[in-house]
Amino acid sequence: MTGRLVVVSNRLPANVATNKAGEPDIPAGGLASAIFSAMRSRPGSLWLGWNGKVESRDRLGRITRSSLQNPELVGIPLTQGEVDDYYHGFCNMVLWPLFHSFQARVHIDLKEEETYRRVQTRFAEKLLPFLRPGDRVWVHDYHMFLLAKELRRLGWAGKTGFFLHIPFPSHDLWQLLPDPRGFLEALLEYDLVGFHVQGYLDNYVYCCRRQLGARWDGSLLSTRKRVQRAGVYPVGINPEEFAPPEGASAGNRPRRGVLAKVVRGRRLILGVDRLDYTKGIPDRIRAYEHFIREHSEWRKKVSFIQIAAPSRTAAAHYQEEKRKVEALVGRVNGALVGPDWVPTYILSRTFPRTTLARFYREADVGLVTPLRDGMNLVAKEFVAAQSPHSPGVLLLSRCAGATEDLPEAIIVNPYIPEEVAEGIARALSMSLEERLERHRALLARVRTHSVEEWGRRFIGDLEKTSSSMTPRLFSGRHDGEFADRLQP
Ligand code: GDG
Repeated sequence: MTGRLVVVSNRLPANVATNKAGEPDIPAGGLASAIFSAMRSRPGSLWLGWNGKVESRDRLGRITRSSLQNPELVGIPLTQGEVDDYYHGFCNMVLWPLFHSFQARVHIDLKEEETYRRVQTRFAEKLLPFLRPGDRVWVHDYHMFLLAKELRRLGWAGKTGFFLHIPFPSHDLWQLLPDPRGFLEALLEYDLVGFHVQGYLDNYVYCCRRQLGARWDGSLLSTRKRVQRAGVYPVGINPEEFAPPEGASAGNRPRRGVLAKVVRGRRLILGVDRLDYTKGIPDRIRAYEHFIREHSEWRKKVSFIQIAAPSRTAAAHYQEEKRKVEALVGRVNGALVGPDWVPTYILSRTFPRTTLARFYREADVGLVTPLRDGMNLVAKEFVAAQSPHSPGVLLLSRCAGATEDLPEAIIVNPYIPEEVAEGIARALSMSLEERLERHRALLARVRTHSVEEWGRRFIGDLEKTSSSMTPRLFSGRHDGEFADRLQP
């Protein structure tokens, strides 16, 4: 790559501290983890996004620039109205639930959609002066669907890619957006769009065919106006970061700190998530309760620790989820507790990543059961952290993109507590031989589909695109399949 890498996302990571090596400490949240890791190996890169500051309209020109060398962080403020309407409104009340198939939680307010558009116009205006010829712009996630269109309008012709970190929904859901066709046209302004798994790409292609009469040849999507490359780029982690120390326990699992006090000699079942309704924490607790009731032989022999990292704390649905989870833990513990045994712990805080790695390593079962998830990095971190001599077992929801990448996990339907409960029982009684076999296969995939590889492949494919791509593949006739439904 010749030019610099310029990343744009809604939010810059807050209070990025540097560690002893002068590198940024990566905050909680999959998107930040992935982008930081991908940028680390690309000196001179720039990351632009909302800096978390709220300013009045006349002070919106106050851009902040970090002292971090790589990436340099360029922060844009928002007004309170924009935070409410664009971020808490359109992003969190429409796009997030809709794309995670929580249709009943969608609340559309056209004023908020208007603000969503306006914020992207301003992001584009603020970004443009930073761009140099040869730069590659990589835009992230659903907050920024319209950015390329705005940049093009301002005259930017450089290569611009887009990656969606959450699922791309089916056409039935997509068409519930206020302007389904316009949003797809805006997305087509990117030279490359990427998704975690094939199913999301299929949904996107189908929507473009249905709504725009686009044609698809397996890697290029074309309409009369544009040709765009689209592909699958499963996001990963840096496995080294979570790898157990050399000579990690062979067989027995000595425990320290909170784990030693709480779990003692018991088997540890672990969940790690941002506290969000898509992660299915209440369903998981109910499944665990079911497991204890159905498998009384495990009573007092297991502990379930759920780390629930605070996230989007100002949002009403966060407060609601927190109350729900705490009430449920109280009820389940009240019903099951016995002398010397607390069945479930909920830790509502964030931990340093090194501590997280220790939790993973000491867990016998990793319970990763979101109701819907674009990929899920926790599943991959859990695999990377296991001792190669006595690995724990991963239980993975079939509603997470990670399932396509990690089929050797025990795959469960998170909506069926009985199935999750049986999965836990199976994981706890699995022979060492089977655990080793599954883990070897999972680790090989986690290593192959690393975050480094994700960034390298995406940027490599962005290089292959040409902003001047002409719609040469578009014959002018529509695909027969949808011809009768298309506009002329
Ligand atoms: C979005 C998509 C997609 C969690 N607790 C703590 C902590 N974490 C870190 C984990 C992991 C990250 O947060 C969570 O990543 P996920 O991928 O599981 O989920 P989302 O945040 O929803 O991420 C998701 C991802 O983007 C990437 O494309 O996989 O589907 O929803 O890295 O380790 N980190 C720290 N302390 C904690 O307590 N430091």
